[in-house]
Amino acid sequence: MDVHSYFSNTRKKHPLHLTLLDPGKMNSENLSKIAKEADQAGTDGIMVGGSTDLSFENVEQSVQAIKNVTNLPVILFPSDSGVLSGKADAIFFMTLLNSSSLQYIVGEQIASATHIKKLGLETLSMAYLLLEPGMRAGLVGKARLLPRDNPNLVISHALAGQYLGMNYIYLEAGSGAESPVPSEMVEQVRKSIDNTLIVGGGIRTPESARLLVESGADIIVTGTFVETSNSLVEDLKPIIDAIHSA
Ligand code: 1GP
Repeated sequence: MDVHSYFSNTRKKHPLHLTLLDPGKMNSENLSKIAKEADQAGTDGIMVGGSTDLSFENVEQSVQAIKNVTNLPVILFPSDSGVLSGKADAIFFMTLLNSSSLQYIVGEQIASATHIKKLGLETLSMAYLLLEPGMRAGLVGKARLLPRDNPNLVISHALAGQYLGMNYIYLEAGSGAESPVPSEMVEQVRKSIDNTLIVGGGIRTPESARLLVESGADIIVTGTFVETSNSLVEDLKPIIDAIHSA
């Protein structure tokens, strides 16, 4: 599967929703159950990753279990170079541009590049930008968190990502953030860049998802919401419908 073409072609029809599943938080059986229900609710793809407690084994098992229940593309969203699986369709090959550590800007990427080539994974180049509050990802990635009220600084980072050749720019508030990236910020970044804009962190309602796509997000990611819902299809479908119809 050519995931980049799939994203581009789907985006011509509507903005996309991606479901983030974290093998560090749940076993593969539970993750595959969520993946199946998210598929039924209309999600456009499954991201697999997290900030802590990932291992080669739990990522590989989880990707396989998810592939067993859905034909949706599965994209790795890695915390570091040690947690890759050739069973996935693609990997977000990402640089945390506002990290204070070379390790997360380019070190993990160099450490994983040869392995990715051997696995034959499609790479989706991404500039990953962590905004306040950043949550666990901000700590792990040693981020100099971007202030929520400084669009010019965020635009500089996003444009740098574009000029470095990244196809995707991810504005991340952090998993479990109390509130998402402000829609005004998304709007300003959208006006400044041409590539695919992903927004995630703290999105839990159809209203906030709709506002973010209306402000210019091409792809919305939800993670915590899908982990905590008891009747996922019913709860997630309104969010996905809001994204698809915006
Ligand atoms: C985290 O943006 C994603 O990388 C998802 O965040 O868990 O808050 O939905 P949530």
